[in-house]
Amino acid sequence: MAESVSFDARGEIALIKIENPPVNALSQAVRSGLAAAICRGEQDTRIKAMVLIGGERGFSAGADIREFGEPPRQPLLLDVIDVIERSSKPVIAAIQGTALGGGLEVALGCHFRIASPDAVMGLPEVKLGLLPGAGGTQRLPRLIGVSAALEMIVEGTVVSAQRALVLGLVDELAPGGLEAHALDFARGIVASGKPVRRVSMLDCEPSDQSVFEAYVETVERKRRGYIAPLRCIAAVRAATELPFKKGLERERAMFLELAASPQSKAQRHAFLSERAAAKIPDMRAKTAIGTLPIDLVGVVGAGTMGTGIAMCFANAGVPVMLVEANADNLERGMALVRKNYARTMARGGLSQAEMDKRVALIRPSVSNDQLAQADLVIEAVFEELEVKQKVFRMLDQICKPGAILASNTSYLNIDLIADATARPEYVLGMHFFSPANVMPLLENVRGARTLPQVCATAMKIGKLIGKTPVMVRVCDGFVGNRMLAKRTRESYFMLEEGATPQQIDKVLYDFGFPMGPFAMSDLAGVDVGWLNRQSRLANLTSRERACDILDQIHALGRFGQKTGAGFYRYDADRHRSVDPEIEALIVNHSKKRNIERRQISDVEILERCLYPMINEGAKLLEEGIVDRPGDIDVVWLKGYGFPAFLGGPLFYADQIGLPVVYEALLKYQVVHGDQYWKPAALLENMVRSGKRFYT
Ligand code: 3H9
Repeated sequence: MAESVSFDARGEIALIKIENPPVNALSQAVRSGLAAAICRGEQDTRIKAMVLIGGERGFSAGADIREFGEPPRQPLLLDVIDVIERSSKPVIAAIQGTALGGGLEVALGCHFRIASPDAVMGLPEVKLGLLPGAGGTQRLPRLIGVSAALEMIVEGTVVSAQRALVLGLVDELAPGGLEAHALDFARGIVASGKPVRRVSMLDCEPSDQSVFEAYVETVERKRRGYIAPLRCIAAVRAATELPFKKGLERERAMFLELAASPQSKAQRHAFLSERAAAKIPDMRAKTAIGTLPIDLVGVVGAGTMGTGIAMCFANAGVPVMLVEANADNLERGMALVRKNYARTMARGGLSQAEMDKRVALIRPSVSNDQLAQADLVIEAVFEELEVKQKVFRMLDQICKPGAILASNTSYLNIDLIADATARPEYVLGMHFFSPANVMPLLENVRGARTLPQVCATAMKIGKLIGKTPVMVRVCDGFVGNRMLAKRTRESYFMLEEGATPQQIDKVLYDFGFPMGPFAMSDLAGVDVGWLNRQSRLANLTSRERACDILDQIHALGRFGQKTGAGFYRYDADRHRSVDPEIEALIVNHSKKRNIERRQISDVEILERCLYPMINEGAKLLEEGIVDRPGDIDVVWLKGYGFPAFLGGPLFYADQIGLPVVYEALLKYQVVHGDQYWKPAALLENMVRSGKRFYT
C-alpha cells in the first residue's frame, strides 16, 4: 500500500488515513492507496466498518491539480470512489478542515459522513474551468436536492459544516475529537446493523426545467465567456434525466472536454500562479526569515482608500487606528465605513453584531500620537511625493522602533519615500486597489533597502486580510498601473484617430474585461483620472499631453457616473447611454489637431490595447521588477479584471504566440514610432530563440 494512505485496525473498525501534505490532494499514490485500503478492509474478516479520515490539515482538497494536463493515471478517482461505494462494509467519511472537489466526491462515495464543526465542504472545480468529474454532479443533487447542488456546483460555493448538516450533506457533527467520534459512530453503525446508504442508489428529485434555464441566464450574465458553469448546469440536469450510470458517463465526457480546454488550462495557471506569487523566490532558501507580529495597525488618512484599508483589517479581526488630522474628514470617513458595512448587512452578508464588532475595531483619532503603539502603519494620503515624505518623517518620529511604515502609493518611488525616514529598511509599499475592502489584489512594493523580514510580513498580512499579495520592485506605477498606462495611452490616441469610447469599450468588454477604459473612467470618476493625469503631466510625451480629451471632459464638469455624465450619459439608475456631445467633442478635437479621422477596426483596437501591455510586461521582467511572468498575470487577474479564462496578459500572449505579438509591435512601430512601440529586448530574444513566457 502507498505510504500516503495508512490502514490501522482499531478493533473491528479500520481507520484509513490520507496523509499527503500539504492538502491531501488525491494524487495517483493516494488514489491507489485508498483503493487498496478499502479492499484490505473488505477482505479482513475482523473489520466490520471503515472510517476514512484526512491527516492533519484537512480531509482532502481534491484531485491533484498538478497532474492535470498529463495523461490520466490509473486508478481513476471515479473508479476508486466506486470501490468505496460498493464496499459491503459501512465506510464513514470523517471530515475536518477542507473537503473540496474530488475530496468531497470521495466523501459522497462513502456511506455516511460526519464532520467537525469547523470543517468546510465544496465542489469548486468550476473555478478551475472544470466540473466535478468523479461523480459529484450526479451524487450531490441526489443527496441534497437540485437547487442546493446547483448553487454549490455552478458557483463553486463552499459551505460550513453547520450548513452541510442542514442540507443533509453530512449526517452528524462531531464537536469533540473527530477521530474518536468517528470510531464511535462506526461502532454504533455496526451495533445497530444499519444498512449502508449508497448515494448513487437514491432517486434524483425531478426538477422543473425553468430552474436550469434561470441558471443558464444568470451564468451568461454573471460569468460571461466562461464555459465550465454551463457544463456544470448540463451535468446536474443529466442527473435529473438519466440513470446514475448514464449520468456519470455524461459527466465524464464533459469533464474530459473541459480538462483539455484552453479555458481550464488558463484558470489552473491562474490558481497556481497565485500560490506561487505568495512566495518570494530569493527569500525561499532563507528559512530563518520570520515575520514580525502585527497586533495593531494604523492607517493615516480617512479618505476612500484609507477607510477601505481600515475595513480590511477590521474584517480580519485586527484592531486598527484610523488617523486623520481634520475632525470633519474623520467623521466623514467613519460614516463611510458604517455605510459600507450597512450595505453588506442589507444584502445579508453580515449580522448586526458582526457589523458592530468590526466598526468597534476601527478606532478613529485626530492625533498622530495614537500611532506610537502600532506595529504597521499604512499611509493613504494625497498622491504627491512631498506630501507622503512629510507624513513618513512624522511617522518615523512617532512610531516605535521596528514598526513597519507602508505607503499606499500607486506610482511613487518607495525609496524616495523611505529617504524621509531613519528606518528605510522598515519601509515598503502596500498598494491596495479601490475599493480597498473589496478588490482582492495587494501589490506589495519592496524598496532597495526593505528588510526581507518586512517583505515577508507584508505578504503574510496580505493573506491574513484575504488579499492576493504579489511582491514587486520599485518603478513608476509598479506592475499594474505601468502596464495600464500603455493601454490608456493607446485608447486616447485611437479616440483622436477615429474610434469612439463605446467602440473601444465594447471591444474590451467582448474580450472579457468587466468594462472598457472609458466606462471604467466614468465609474472611478473622471476627476480622479484627471487629477492623476495632472500629477503626471511632466512624465508624458508631447503627443500624450496634446491628446487632452480627458481634460476637456473634466472641464465640462462631467465627472462620470456620480454627476450623471462623463464619457457617457447616465440616468437616475446609472444606466449608460452614448452621448452625441462627447462624439462631437472628440471629432472637434481631432479637427483642431489636424488628425484625419479614419475607421479603426476592432482588431486594431484589441491589438493596440493589449500588445503594448504585453510588451511592457516583458520590460518589467527584463528589469527585474517582478521575478516571474505569473506575478504579472496575477496582478492583472486580481486587480484589473483580466478574464481568468484567458489566464492573464502574458499567458494569453503565449497562447496567441509571441511571434504574432512581436510582428504587430513592429507593424505599429513603423506607423507610430519607436517611442511607443519598440519591442522589449526580452520579447525580441524570446521570439528569436522560440521561447515563451511559460515553458
Ligand atoms: C478536482 O478535484 C477534480 C475532480 O472533481 C475530478 C477528478 C477526476 N492539488 O492555497 P494554499 C497546493 S479539481 C494540488 O496556499 P490555503 C497549493 O498549490 C480540484 N495542489 O493553502 C499550495 O502549494 P505550494 C478541486 C494543491 O491553506 C499548497 O497546496 N479542488 C491543491 O490558503 C497550499 O495551498 C480545489 O479547487 C490541489 N487540489 O488553502 C481546491 N490545492 O505550497 C483548491 C492546494 O507548493 N485548493 N494545493 O504553492 C484550495 O482551494 C486551497 O488550496 C485550500 C487551502 C483551501 C485547500
